[in-house]
Amino acid sequence: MKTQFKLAAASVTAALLVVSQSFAAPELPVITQELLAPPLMPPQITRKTPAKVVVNLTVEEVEREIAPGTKYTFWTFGGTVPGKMIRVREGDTVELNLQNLPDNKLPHNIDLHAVTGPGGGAAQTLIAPGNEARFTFKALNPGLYVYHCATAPVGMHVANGMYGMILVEPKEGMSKVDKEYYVMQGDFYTTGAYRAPGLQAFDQQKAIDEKPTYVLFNGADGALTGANALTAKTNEKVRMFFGVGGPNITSSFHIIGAIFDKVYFEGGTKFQEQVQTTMVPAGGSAIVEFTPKVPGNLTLVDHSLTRAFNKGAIGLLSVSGPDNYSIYGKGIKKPLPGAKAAVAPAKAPVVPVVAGEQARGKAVYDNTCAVCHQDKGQGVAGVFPPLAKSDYFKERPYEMANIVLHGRTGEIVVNGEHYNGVMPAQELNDEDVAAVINYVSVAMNDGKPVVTPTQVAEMRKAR
Ligand code: HEC
Ligand SMILES: [Cu+2]
Repeated sequence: MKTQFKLAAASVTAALLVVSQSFAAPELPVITQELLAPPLMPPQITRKTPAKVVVNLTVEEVEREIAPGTKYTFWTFGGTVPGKMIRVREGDTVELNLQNLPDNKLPHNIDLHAVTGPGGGAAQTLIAPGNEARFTFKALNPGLYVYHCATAPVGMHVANGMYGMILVEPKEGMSKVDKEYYVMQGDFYTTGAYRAPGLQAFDQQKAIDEKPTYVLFNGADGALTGANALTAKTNEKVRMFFGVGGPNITSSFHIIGAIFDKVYFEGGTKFQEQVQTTMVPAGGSAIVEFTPKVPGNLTLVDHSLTRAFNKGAIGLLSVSGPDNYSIYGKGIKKPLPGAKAAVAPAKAPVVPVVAGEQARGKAVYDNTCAVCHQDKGQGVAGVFPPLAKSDYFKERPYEMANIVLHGRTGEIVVNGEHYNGVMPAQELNDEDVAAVINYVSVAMNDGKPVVTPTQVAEMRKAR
């Protein structure tokens, strides 16, 4: 009896040992994070168990366009602004490998808001060019978190583009959607004015005064317009991971033409429903979900609107699919009884052809007008009227310089399509205004040159 009992007890102890050992050193599967350039997201997580996720991020200092024709030296995580999205599951262990490339000029590090512990990894990852650092943490809390460089002067590193996000999916996962996009807003401070051409330097005083030259989605004027517009089909469920890198400006994030079905405000796990505009602080985020029902362009803006129309915070989600007039009617317009007929167009004076002016006009066009009116002047349906083959332009080409000088807002009909947008006054000199108008006339409307710099100067004074 005695021996039998002893044997049984020993085998129980052995079994317990095996169990407790497997708890002490769990063999986590190792997964290497797929890093995609924004606005793309890594795929949704289908795993039901924790893993060790290895993230290899490189710090890259790169010179590239902040606006067409305007360059800026960005400091980046992974070469993009914002930095590549990291996507893990609640309870995962994250191994972050940060490399500061040898050609970089400055020390950098990373502070992830998803980390529990002082500095979010900043101290562990602070490295000079030509070094690498490894830092491991456990993603305890689900949510959408900003990461950023926290090397002094922190405001400057962030203003140069050093931010991105890490999504920690809750254990139970996220519901399936048709499209996921990643967008971050940031404020930029350049010595030259908005869209001043050439390489621009960082303006520390503007940053301290919180007077940004640019407020941008995904690090460039036009990063989400034209050929870069986001896309979806009608009735597709769209989820957007939106964050603000800052360093300073809070976003009144809004999509013109959409109502958010759900907003996981502040990047947390609770949602508000039926939201028009959500406030996202610098160093914060939100997850928004909506389903476009009719085709057309939905416009992403910071609804603090001069940032959208004068500083670049504008993007497009181009929706394709069949019309649904019961949801979004066509509308009817007609003149009021007794209304005066439209004023007869002014007679255009004869303007000489100036050598080299067309090339100058094209350069101004590409740098200044193409972001909205598109590279060939084709416009964007419902948002930016076409300049190419524009009946509105052809009827009174001479007067178009006034629009460029002073801007235009309100109802406008171009080629039978109605627009009601804002064209900001363009900061151009008299030669450039004349050149761009003559370029639009000759190259896009089969016309002749219509205005001289002297006439532009007079128009400028007349207001
Ligand atoms: C930020 C976007 C934006 C930029 C940049 C811009 N426009 Fe416009 N433009 C608009 C909008 C919006 C309208 C329609 C305004 C309205 O609804 O009243 C417009 C209207 C016009 C019109 C009259 C309508 C037509 O299609 O013929 C002309 C001409 C024009 N713009 C020329 C220019 C030129 C030239 C430049 C560059 C020097 C320029 N725009 C830059 C947004 C822009
Ligand atoms: Cu940095």
